[in-house]
Amino acid sequence: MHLSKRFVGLATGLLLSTVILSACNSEEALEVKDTVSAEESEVAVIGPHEDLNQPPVAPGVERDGSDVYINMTAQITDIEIEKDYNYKAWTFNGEAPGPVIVVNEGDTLHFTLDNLDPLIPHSMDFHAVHTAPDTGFADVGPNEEGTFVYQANSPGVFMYHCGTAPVLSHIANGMHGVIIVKPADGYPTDDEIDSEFVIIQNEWYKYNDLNDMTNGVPSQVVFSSKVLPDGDQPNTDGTVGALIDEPLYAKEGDKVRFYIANMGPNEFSSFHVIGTVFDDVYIDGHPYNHQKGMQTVGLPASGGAVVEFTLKEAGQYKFVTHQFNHVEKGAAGKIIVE
Ligand SMILES: [Cu+2]
Repeated sequence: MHLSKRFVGLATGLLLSTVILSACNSEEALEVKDTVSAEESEVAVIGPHEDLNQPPVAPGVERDGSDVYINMTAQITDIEIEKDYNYKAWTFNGEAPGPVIVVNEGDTLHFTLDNLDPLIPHSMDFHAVHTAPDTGFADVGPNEEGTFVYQANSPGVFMYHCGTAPVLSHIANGMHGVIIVKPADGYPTDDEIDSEFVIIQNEWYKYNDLNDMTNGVPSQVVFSSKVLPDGDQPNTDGTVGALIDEPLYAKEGDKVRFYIANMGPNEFSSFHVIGTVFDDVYIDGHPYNHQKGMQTVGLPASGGAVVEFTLKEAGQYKFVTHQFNHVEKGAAGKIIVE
């Protein structure tokens, strides 16, 4: 692999917006301050990627009965993962995490990956399907296109990611996202829900540094929100402060549903909303896995869930991973209840 100049975008002395949560009596407050964090990566930007910043391409999703035709790209796009720090991300469709894909239980997926990367093969591994991975999740070469067909017969909230070796590099560089397979008979609580959002956790390491990804700790741990089809939810990348700067909104008394998922690649998530209790939880988003009255939902790397909670009083509610070292690195968001 050809490497050229050093990746100077990762300068030392970088300002990291760190979110500090402090408990004060029964009230938990959140303030944002700046501190010095990330160190320069030892890894150079890959030569053919140096001058590449491919603009985001909207995914194509078209339905014909129960056949769904999904077109996505693999592409190289700069993501400002914290203030003044651009990461030359490997992405699906120019977003990291990639766009959320929503299909129905029983659909046939006709998936095409258009690999716009001039150098590296990429692929797609949908956790929502059964397929022989060596063919169903096969690599698509640089500047090539590959089409694959799957059945989506298991409802849930699933990860998708690039499965090309080394997988850790491809996921940690940004190639991950969520596919929701809506249950044929819905969830038993569907009628109670006032609004819904997709919330994703992922972590970042030094640019394309497989050693740091393997042996280091994440530089940033972040939340993002993805817009649902025909929805008006925020659509953000996984960047520090994304869902503090662009909060979610709900009304007093609302029952809110989050489709949550943890992309990792390495870390666990302990998902928690401060000031409420999860009335209903569906682990991995399957209606059969119905839990009640949970305070924190554990999400393994690649795990998902549907969590539903009531916002009984107006105010500002933060959501975090209750592994607070990761909150210091950015993993917090906010719902404003009016
Ligand atoms: Cu890839």
